[in-house]
Amino acid sequence: MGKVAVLGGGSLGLLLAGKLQATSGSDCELWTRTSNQADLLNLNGITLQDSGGCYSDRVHPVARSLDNVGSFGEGIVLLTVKQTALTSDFLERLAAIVPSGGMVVLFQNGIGHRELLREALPNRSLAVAVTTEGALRVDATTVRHTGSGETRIGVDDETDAKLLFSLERMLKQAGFSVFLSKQLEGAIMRKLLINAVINPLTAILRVRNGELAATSERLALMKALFQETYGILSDFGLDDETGLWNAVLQVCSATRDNESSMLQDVIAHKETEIEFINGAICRMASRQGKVAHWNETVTALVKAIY
Ligand code: KPL
Repeated sequence: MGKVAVLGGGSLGLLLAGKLQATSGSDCELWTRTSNQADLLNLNGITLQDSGGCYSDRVHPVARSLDNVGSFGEGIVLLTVKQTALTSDFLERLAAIVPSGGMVVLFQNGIGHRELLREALPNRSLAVAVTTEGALRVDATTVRHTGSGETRIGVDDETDAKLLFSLERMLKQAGFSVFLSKQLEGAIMRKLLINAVINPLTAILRVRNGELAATSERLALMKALFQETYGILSDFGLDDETGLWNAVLQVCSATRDNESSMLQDVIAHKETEIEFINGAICRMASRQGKVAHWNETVTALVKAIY
């Protein structure tokens, strides 16, 4: 099996590193952005909680701060940091760690990150993961698995097949539902639509994903934002409007106890990914000569909260 490292000690990073470590022994490393979090993780390990907040496991992957990671050799890096973290310094550091032939799997919400990574890390195999797993970071070393979802990993002809199959095997062994797909564009647009509806509304209304669809007033807001966004994204390979609306509701229900990543950011007074989700949709609309009032409004509101 190949070596695997998770970069990012947020909710998804802790969940992936914790579950991978629980099933693949000592092969998984967790790279964090701060040395403080790496120290805490080396001391305490990762505590995994089930959806009810009960203890389910404690594991001890090797944790390092990004500054202390040497060359990684040929392996797989699961990049789980937010798009807001992809600064030029960060990308330079990543390029120094992942050698040519290595593989980076991008787990970011929204769009725009693939292009950035492709430019900053030429000659590496890139794959894009679209996941609806629900995770809540309880503290720097504890994560709650708030809802099981599915993870689609999209590849192109240049993706290293050996590394990819080894990753698929590891993730499946760790209990995740994983699908490999060549129809990546559709999966990215589908996830963009889901995040464009759930993330800003949960952040503005300060409700968990399950509470969003719980009243007719909130459902009406969701529907309006959904319809406008669908109208813009339908030119990018999305079909079956009814199926997609049901998918949004299904994610709300499967991750009902989850605080969306945008709500978590707003609560933590961190910069959100709004520009890469609804902001990006506004820019797509303007290129199509369309107006995106709902997307503009939620973008402005979320920025105003921050
Ligand atoms: O991707 C998510 C997020 O919070 O960013 C969902 C799927 C909405 C789960 O919370």
